Formats: sequence, C-alpha cells, structure tokens
Amino acid sequence: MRVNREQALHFVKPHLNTERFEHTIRVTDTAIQLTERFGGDVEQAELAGILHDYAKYRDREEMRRWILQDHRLPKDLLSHHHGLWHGPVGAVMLEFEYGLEDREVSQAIACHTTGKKNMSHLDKIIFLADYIEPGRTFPGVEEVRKTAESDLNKACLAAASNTITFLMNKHQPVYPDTFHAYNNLQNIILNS
Ligand code: DGI
Ligand code: FE
Ligand code: FE
Repeated sequence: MRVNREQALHFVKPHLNTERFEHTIRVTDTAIQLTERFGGDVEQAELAGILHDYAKYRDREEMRRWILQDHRLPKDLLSHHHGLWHGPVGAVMLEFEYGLEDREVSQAIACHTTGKKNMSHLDKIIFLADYIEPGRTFPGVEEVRKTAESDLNKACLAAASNTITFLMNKHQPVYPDTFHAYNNLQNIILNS
C-alpha cells in the first residue's frame, strides 16, 4: 500500500502548512505503531492518520455551511468552538473531495479531536496517535505515552481526562462527546 500512502499524502499536502503536514506524518507513523502493538488494520490506520486534519484550515463559513446542510453532522457543533469542526466536517468533505468510502476511516477522522462514547478500535488509535505523536508537548503527555506502551483504553482515558482538565482550567466549554469518551472508557476500565 505504499502507493496509497503517497497518493493520500499528495492529496492532503496542498491543504496543510509545513508544520501541519509534518504533524500529519507523525500521527500516521504513530497510528501504524499503535496498530502493530494493539492489533487492527494497518492500512486503515495509515489512511486515517494521513487524512485526519484534512479540513483543519478550511474556511470557517464554509465549514458552518456543511454543518447546516449535511444531515449527518451534529448541529450542536455550531454552539461549540470552531476548532472542533474540522474532524466531523473533514470526514464528510473527504467523501466528496477524495472519494473516501471506508466508513471506519471516516468515523475515526470525525471523532479524532473529541473522542466519543463506544469508540471503535480504529477511533481509539487515531484519537491517541493525534495526542501522543512525538511533536506534542501537552502537560502529562509523557505519562500518556508510557501508558500507551501497554494499554490502549487507559491511554485514551488519560488523553481525554487531560484534555478535559486542560479546558476546565482555562474555563473553556467542553464538548459533550469528550465527556462521553471519558465516562465510557472509565466504565470499561472499572469493569475489566
Ligand atoms: O487538529 P490538531 O491540532 O492536531 O488536534 P485536535 O484535532 O485534537 O485539536 C486540538 C484542539 O482541540 C485543542 O486546542 C484542544 C481542543 N479540544 C479538544 N476537545 C475539546 C477541545 N476544545 C473544546 N473547546 N472542547 C472540547 O471538548
Ligand atoms: Fe485535528
Ligand atoms: Fe491532528
């Protein structure tokens, strides 16, 4: 699948700046490593990693129109920070602009920023890879990287928990799916 990788990278490159493109490559490589560690389909992880921030720099008004017009996109996004829109909107745009047909890849892109309840294995891999890729310097990220060496659910929980703490400390609203991810992962771990 080397050709697929080159094609997909070539497709996203014009939509990203250099820094974001390099982040994209690191997320992709991290997602592949996590898949080798925890199982799953390497090609899906690779494609989702490459495409995950496709819509990051799209015009805010254009994204707003997509949210208003596409029945699959949750309208409550509009009452939350626009920084959260690029995942769900990107997933829908990629269907039209890239011809992305893989629903699992599309879902993982859609929830990569916030997480959600009942994340799939691929959702978790992309959510975590975006959080721990080697360029990230979030407070607490080193501990999450350590946890990610052995436990996918616990590492995702720590990432969601850190994000919630970070946002609350800044007196920022938290999108409900981020809490849903936290609660769901916490329950999985408590019941395991
Ligand atoms: O696109 P990236 O920069 O690679 O990373 P991302 O898609 O995780 O977006 C990161 C930003 O999203 C970061 O500033 C924290 C913010 N974020 C994540 N979850 C929430 C959130 N912001 C709000 N307001 N609410 C959330 O639930
Ligand atoms: Fe993102
Ligand atoms: Fe990202």
